[in-house]
Amino acid sequence: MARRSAARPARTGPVNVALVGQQFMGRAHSNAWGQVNRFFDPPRRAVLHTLAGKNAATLPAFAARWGWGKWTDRWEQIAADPQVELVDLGTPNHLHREQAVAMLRAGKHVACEKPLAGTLADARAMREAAAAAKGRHTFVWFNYRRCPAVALAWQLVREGRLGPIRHVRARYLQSWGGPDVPLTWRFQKKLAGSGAHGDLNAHIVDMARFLLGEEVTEVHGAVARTFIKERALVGAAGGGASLGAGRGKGTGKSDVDDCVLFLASFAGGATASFEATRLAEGHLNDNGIELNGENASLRFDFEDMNVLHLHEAGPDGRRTAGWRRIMVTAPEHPYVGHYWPEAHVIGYEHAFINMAADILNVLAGGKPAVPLPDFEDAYQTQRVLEAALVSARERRAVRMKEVR
Ligand code: SOE
Repeated sequence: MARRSAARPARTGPVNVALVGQQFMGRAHSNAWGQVNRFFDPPRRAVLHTLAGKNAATLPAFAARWGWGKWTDRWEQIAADPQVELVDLGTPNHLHREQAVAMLRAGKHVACEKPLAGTLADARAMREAAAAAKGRHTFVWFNYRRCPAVALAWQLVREGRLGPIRHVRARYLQSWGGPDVPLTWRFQKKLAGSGAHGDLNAHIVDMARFLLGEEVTEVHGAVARTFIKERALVGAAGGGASLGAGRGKGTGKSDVDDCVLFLASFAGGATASFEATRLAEGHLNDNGIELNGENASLRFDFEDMNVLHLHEAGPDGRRTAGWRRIMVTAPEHPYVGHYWPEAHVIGYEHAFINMAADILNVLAGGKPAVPLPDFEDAYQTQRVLEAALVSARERRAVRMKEVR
C-alpha cells in the first residue's frame, strides 16, 4: 500500500477512533472509548467514529449498542478514511501485522491488542513500520499496567522504596482451557502463534519489565507443554468462541502450548520466574506478581485488583515489620480520583478506560499517568517470549542477544 503524504497530526479537537473487532476485546475497547469522556476530562475527546468487523450480520447491533457512528465489514476502508485518526485493533494475533502496518502506512496512530503479534517476525515488521511512521504513535493494550494498584507499585519502585530488586515471581494461571473447550483460534498456532504463552506470559513479562524498568538479559530454562492435542471442531460459522475455528464434525489438532514456565534474569541482577497456564484448576484469572527488594516487597493479585500488598520494616525496624494490605482506592492513587468516592472499588474494564485516557493525553501532546507500551516496547516483550520458546525447544539457556 502506498504511503499517504504525512499531514501533521492534529493535537487538538476530538480524536476520531476506528475499532476493528467485535468480540471480547471489541467490547472492552468500545466500552473504554465510550466511558473515557465521561469519567476523565480528556484534552481531546474520543469519538466512536467507525467500527469494523468480519461479521456483517452482527455489526449493526454491536455498533448501535456501543455507540459507534458507522460500521463496515471491510477494515481496509478505515485506512482510506482521512477522518479517522486513531485505529484500535482488537483482532486475533495473526491479523495484527497486516492491519497495523496498513494503518501506519495510511498515516494513522495505532493501538493494538496484546500480544503485539503471534510471531517474532510479525512483531518485528510492526516495530519497523512504527519506526518509519514519523509523528504517528503506537500503543499496545497491556491493560494490567493501568490497574491503580499496579500503577502504585510502579511509583513505589521508582521512589526506591524496595531497594535493589532481587526476585520477581510472576504467574498468570487460568483454568478455562480443559479438554471440553473446542478448537477456537486461541488453540491454533497459525492464528494465535502460541497458547497460554503469548496470551498470558505476554502480560506478566510486560508487567515485570514495566515495574522494574529493566530488560531481561537471559532466559535460563523453559518448559512448554501441550496436554490436550485434539479438540472438538466447532459447527457453524460466526464469531464469538468459534471465531476462526476449525469447522465440521470430529476433532482437529490443538497445536499451541497449554502452559509455559521459565526462569530469567534482569539487567539489574534480579532473578525471575514466569508461569502461564490455562489448566490450573481453581485459578480463574490469577494474574499475580511479587517483587522482593532488599528493603521491601510488593505483591499484586488481579483477583483482588484493588489491593497492593507491601512488606516493609516497622518504625522499630524488623521488630514490627510486616505485610500491609493497601486498598488502592484513595484519590491520591493513580486514576482512582476519576471514578467513585474513596474505597468504592473498580474492576477489569477500568484499566482499559484508564488506558484510553492516557492515549488521548499522549495524542494531545501530554504524558500518560504511567508509561504506555508502544510497538518498540511490546517488541521487547515479544523477544523474551521467543527466547523462552527457543529455550524450551532446544532445552538450553538463551541469551537475549541471540534473539533479534
Ligand atoms: C483469555 O485467556 C484472556 O482473555 C486473555 O486473552 C486476556 O489478555 C487476559 O487479560 C484475560 O484472559
